[in-house]
Amino acid sequence: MRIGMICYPSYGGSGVVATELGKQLAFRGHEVHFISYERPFKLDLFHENIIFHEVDIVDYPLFKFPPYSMALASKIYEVAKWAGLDLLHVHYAIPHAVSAYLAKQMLKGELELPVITTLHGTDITIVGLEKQFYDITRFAIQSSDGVTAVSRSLRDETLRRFKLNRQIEVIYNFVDPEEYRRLPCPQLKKRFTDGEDKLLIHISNFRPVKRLKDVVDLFALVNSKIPSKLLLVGDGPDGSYIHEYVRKIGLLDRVFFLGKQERVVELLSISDLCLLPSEKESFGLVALEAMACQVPVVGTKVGGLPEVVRDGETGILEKVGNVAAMAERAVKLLSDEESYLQMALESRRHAVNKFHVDDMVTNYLKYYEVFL
Ligand code: GMT
Repeated sequence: MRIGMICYPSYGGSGVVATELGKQLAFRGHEVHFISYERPFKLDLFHENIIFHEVDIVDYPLFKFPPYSMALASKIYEVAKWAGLDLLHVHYAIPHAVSAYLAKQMLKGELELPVITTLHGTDITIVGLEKQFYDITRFAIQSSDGVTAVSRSLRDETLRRFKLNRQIEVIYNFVDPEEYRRLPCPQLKKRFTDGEDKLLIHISNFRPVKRLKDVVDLFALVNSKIPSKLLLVGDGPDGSYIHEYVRKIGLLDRVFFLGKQERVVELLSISDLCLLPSEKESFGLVALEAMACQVPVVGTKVGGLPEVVRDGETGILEKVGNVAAMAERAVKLLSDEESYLQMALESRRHAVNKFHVDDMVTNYLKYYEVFL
């Protein structure tokens, strides 16, 4: 199959999922054409079946905002023709599904190009609900030949919020258990702790939806009972505010700001708990990656997170903002070696059994077949 893969290239769950899916499809012999404004950061290999096409954005003094959606549509049109694409898979509805729709119309009479849109989360739960995007996002979802969502919760929310009456297939995000597994990293661990402290980790884009203050408050409560350190991985709009907050509460010597990292396996491998107390989370890819590395998750009962993390079995889930309850249960877990070990092993088992990359790639391929 010749597949066009549209995604955001930067750090973030939707781009990671799209890139990993594209790589796996290429390994299975399909030709994958990535189209984006930059090479996706996870596209870190040479493979003869993978071709990256960069969208050129022409600037002109008249443009306050260069029209990326049009440039992307033109690029899709161009690539679809010269590569003879069989199918287009767009990740994140805004604006990708709209550009895909335009390209499909441009190709009419020349090439039949089925469009599959995968909804990832904030394209539905935050950005898509903005007044100026709502109708066009709804239209683009309705016009896609196939639509998938990364959790049941996201599927249901999409149908409800956008008042849609169409099929949306749930295909969960996935993890490669060979890549994401607990590695022995004693030297790395020593850089953060003398061995006595527990290590808690949070990885995100530091957007308000991740509730960084809750991450720090949760950590502070755990640390007041069990000496711990916090690894903060990532950066984003709340980065400087949270640094200031950590300074204000006097925990700068126990919190490590590690910035954006391309590889997190080693950092997860030295961690005891992964904190994800988000306001919204349509899936929570980082929770899955943590679980695959035997790290139980402490998070919120929101969106798709309960479909990924089994409360009491592979982690702890509480209501948004109930930091005290999360901390109390986290302390209890960390104090009971046997229960902790059981949860850590169950986390890995659950991640591998339910979210294996091979199974999900097969599910996507089966779904593609419906439209060919
Ligand atoms: O890719 C991002 O920028 C991050 C963000 C997003 O809005 O796309 O992540 C979403 O997609 C991920 C991959 O499917 C999910 O694991 C995240 O849960 C989801 N984020 C939210 O729902 C807040």
